[in-house]
Amino acid sequence: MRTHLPESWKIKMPATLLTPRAPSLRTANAVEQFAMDVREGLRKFPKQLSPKYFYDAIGSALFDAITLLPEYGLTRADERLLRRNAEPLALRLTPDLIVAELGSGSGRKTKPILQAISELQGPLTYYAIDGSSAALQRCSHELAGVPGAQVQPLECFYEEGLERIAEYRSRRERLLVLFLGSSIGNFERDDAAAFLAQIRKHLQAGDALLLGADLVKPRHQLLDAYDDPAGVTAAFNLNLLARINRELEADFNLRNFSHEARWCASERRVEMHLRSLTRQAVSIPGAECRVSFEQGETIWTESSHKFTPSELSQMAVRAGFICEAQWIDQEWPFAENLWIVE
Ligand code: AVI
Repeated sequence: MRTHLPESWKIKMPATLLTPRAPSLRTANAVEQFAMDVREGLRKFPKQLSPKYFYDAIGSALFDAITLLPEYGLTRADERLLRRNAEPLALRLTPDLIVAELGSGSGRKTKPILQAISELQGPLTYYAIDGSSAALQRCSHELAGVPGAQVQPLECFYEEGLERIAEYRSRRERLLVLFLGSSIGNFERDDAAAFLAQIRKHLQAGDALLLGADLVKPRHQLLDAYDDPAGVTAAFNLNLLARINRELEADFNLRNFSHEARWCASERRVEMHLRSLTRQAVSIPGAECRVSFEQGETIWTESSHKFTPSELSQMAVRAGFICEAQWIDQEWPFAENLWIVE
């Protein structure tokens, strides 16, 4: 992926930053990290696993299926807002813009924004930052036909990608960061605030952040969205155990666990858990541990926080931004927030 770095970076960047990490080394580190997180998470009370591990090839395919479910309106609302407001959004942005997306995914929803900006401003560079090379390939393919947009995939952590862009962009270029799809909701609230402040640190006056965030809605609607009758979300959640079996040679029997979605009103979040249906023990050789479960015991796998429009404006100010505009979808309450740096 690094071969796609712009020419200017190749000149200015220290050689060490351009050298791709050896794939075998990276893979070994990733498996070690996964093993460590699984061991530590399953030692906690209540047991926990990080939602970042949902997205292996099967998990990503299941997530794509979730976005098509009639009960899960989040992605369609996000796409609708971006399509309908791409032009007003582009009109509010400064010239000489470059765009960076954190977690580019397939790139489908980004298309109208890039089209609107390039129609208004002329050719632009779009940096897709994602940890998954498969996602970056799909994104490059999806956006290849957008006239005037040059796609630069960066396979790295968000922070690392932003650091590089901030360091090597030219003085006159202004940066628009995209963080869409309400991924911010998967952070704990304090971590979300810290993450947004961290993004702000890499930005300068005239830069902007477009943040997509899902809004609070009736409990029954949220529970249907996260526990759909076709069982796709259940499969997505259970795949985490299947992934531990595949990658860490564990012996989880998936039939001994069930998917559970809960609405926690005080925290305004949907939680996903996996409940052990029986008293059992599981060996995880790749993480050098054996874990016991009581009947009914749960593993907490994800929180999906929901927001209010005014809370999002307050978050902007706390992170050091000005809330320039907020677009809300009426069909599935969801907010697209344009925050700028003054
Ligand atoms: C990626 N993220 C915003 C999704 C969400 O709604 O929290 C992940 C997801 N989990 C279950 N369904 C979808």
